[in-house]
Amino acid sequence: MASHWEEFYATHLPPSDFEDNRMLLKEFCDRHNKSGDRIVLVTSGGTTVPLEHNTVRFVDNFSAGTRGAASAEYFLEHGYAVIFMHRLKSLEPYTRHFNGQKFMDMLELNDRGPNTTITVKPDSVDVLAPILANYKVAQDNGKILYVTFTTVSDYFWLLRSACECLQPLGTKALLYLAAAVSDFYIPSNQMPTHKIQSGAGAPTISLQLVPKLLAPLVSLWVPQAYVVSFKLETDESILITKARDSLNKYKHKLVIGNILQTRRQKVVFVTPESSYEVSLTRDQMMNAMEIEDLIVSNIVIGHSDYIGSFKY
Ligand code: PAZ
Repeated sequence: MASHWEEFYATHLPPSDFEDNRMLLKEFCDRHNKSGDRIVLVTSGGTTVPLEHNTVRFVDNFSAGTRGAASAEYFLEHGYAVIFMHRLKSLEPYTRHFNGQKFMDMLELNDRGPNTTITVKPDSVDVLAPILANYKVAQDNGKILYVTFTTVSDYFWLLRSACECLQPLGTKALLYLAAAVSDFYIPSNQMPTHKIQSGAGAPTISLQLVPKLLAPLVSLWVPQAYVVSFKLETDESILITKARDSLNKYKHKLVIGNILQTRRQKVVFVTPESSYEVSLTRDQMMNAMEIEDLIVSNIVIGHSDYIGSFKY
């Protein structure tokens, strides 16, 4: 009998841009594998759960993709090549610093009319220059690949494809699964084609559990990779137990637990052997340090130790 995840792929079509993304992923992984680089797959942002095939309405979640976008920048600083697999229109590395009005406020319009020029305000140059410099280095050296998903089904297709391309990297592949992926969905064959009508009264919507992809990911798709998953809870009393259950079940390397309200200040690293908090001090917060800087530094050490353990 087919497992839950196999049944999912057999009954859900890939997204329309799937082949293009598959080729991009393959080229990126092959190139960096040849150069001996480490590659991290960062997943980021939330997934939608459509209620209709011609989607007018969908179930969504809170994630803006801050964790993933910030972490991608720190991984690049540590020399990793980055596959940034993110929800379309969620935050992206580098541009996240200038979201919306912030960017407009950095610019100045000089004159109006045929000789108009635009300049960066002098006090914004110090902010913009280092970020722009890092962005250019990543782009010019082909160190980052952006691929997008929207629905939970798109995410599933893209994740498996990324894993297939990462598999040849063995221990040099790192998976950093920070996306907030829905636990529930409406299977394709149970979804109405057209917009749900209100005339028939309030609909009863029945969601089903999505397959747990960590199981095939760890045991079949990238068995040698260093896999890190995230666990978000709102009740602190169950966080570590849930993280440990996940590690015991899927046998990956690390679960990073976080609580919705405090996720920007502290997280807990849960390994099969131990658990410890990683948090920003008051001074670090005052200096605008980001928790992702600490998270990524810690993971890079763990990944290096892991790679080293295979050398003898
Ligand atoms: O995207 P964001 O920065 O607002 O939030 C990050 C996060 C809470 C989605 C991430 O840290 C996380 O916990 N992801 C996994 C969520 C889960 O499936 O439990």
